[in-house]
Amino acid sequence: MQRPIIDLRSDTVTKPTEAMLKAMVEAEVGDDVYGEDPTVNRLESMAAEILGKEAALFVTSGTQGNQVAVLTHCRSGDEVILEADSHIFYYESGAVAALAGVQTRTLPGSRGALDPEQVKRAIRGKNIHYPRTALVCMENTHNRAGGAVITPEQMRGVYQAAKERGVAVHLDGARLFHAAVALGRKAEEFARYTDSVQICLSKGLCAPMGSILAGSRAFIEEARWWRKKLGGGMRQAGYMAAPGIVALTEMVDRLAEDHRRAKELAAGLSKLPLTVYPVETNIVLVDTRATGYTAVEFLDKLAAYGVRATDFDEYLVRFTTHYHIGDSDIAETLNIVERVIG
Ligand code: TLP
Repeated sequence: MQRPIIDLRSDTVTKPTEAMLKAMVEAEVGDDVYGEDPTVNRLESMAAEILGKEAALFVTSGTQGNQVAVLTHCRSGDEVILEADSHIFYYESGAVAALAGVQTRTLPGSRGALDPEQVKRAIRGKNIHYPRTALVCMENTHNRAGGAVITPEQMRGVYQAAKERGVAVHLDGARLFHAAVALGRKAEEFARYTDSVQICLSKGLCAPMGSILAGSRAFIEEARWWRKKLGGGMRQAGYMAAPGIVALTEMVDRLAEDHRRAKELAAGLSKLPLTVYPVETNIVLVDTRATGYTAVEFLDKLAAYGVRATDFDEYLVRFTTHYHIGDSDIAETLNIVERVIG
């Protein structure tokens, strides 16, 4: 008999819940490009309220939300300050260069967090030779830093450094609710230190697609224009916004379970010849060097037993827990890893 796959590659593999499927079928819809889809309008106002912003926009993906934000904040030739391993810089196919025509200035983070002093120094003064620094981006939780949580206080430091020089701040909050749940704080407490924030509905929160971009009313008005220009005007999008409403109302608090299971997985893995990075949320990073296997070799061996994870670097593997990973999957994964490297 074929073993069931234990898919720890990403929380992006999550499928909609029963409640989401029901909400999709029953959604009331209209043409959202005319602003007439009541379900999209409800999702946007609910998300704006949760994030403490004036307005919000339903976008197709996290990448589209981030790109629309950069396009709205910047003009061609501007400079954007980013953490060196941030998703916008590392994983968005060079879109900020291709679409917004901005140049990137990357700074090394400490577990994904930018240092306000370094940000201050990196912001350009007025000089005929310099580009204009238009935007600072943060990411929370930080994916490549292993789901690391940036506290609202850390975010405030960066925000103040940017604001002192009149520079806008965007947050890639693809997993912001993971940070909020891990610290027992409200999403709004983080979003306060941003001008715009993007949150994903389709990762840990299980919606089939979509993200929210939130900010001031004027910002969202212009972002809506950029979204249309990128082909993101979605017509009867209420069918996709309806599961997003379920995501925000029913799926946030349970993220604590994913965090608990990630910590259990990490505790088990650290008893094996693997270096396990600190776990704060639903991501476990593991260095495979001591096993003699590269990340890809290690993943091939796991895949033969039906366990899937992702390579993050030559010797770095990422395991991500989510709604479809239960306690028995964690136990089974630990058995299989032990068998593979034992
Ligand atoms: N991350 C994906 C991959 O693209 C790496 C994953 O499996 O983790 N910001 C952050 C911090 C993300 O982790 C992601 C997706 C995005 C933005 C982009 O979201 P989507 O995939 O909806 O465009």
